[in-house]
Amino acid sequence: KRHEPLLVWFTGLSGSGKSTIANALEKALFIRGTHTYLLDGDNVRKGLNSNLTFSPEDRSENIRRIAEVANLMLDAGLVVLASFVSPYREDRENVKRIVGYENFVEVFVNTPIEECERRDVKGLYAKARAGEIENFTGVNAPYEPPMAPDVEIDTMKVSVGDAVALIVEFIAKKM
Ligand code: GGZ
Repeated sequence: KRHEPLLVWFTGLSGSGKSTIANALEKALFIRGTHTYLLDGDNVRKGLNSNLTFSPEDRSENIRRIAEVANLMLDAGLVVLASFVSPYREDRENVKRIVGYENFVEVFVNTPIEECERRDVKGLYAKARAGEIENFTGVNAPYEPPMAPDVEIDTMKVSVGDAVALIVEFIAKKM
């Protein structure tokens, strides 16, 4: 199926549900015959960006490299999904510049920190509260929410399936 190059960028706190929704979206797009690639911390921070920390400077470099890789994948004709905390507005703006504004869809997975912390799937919030992790987003590092995301998911009210439907509805207009 022909489609425009598209980067669907998920931003939100650790444990907000970004990757869960991104994975479900990837399945939905596969069924529609769309070729996708999902970039996330698991496949990027372990390899390409294994030399980067969570300092503000390294996060910016993390996001910049991801944007450049996504841009190559867009050239190859893929719909790229990217799931990163990406807490800085300026870094997300830089992604738009790199891939082109018309190719960029910003999805804000808006889960209150209290809920992320209550779930604490990986136990990272507890560690951060105990002072064992420095620069942990939401605890001792900032998160700058998007001012005008293309899609905002309130995970307290919207199921994963409904979130996918909302995103598909938005990007279908662009494809
Ligand atoms: C935030 C951290 C940190 C710190 C480790 N701050 O829930 P997770 O585990 O799987 O998602 C988080 C992931 C964030 O990596 P990103 O590459 O998405 O971050 S950024 O876009 O800001 O560069 C979390 C884990 O790595 N993690 N330390 N200090 N998240």
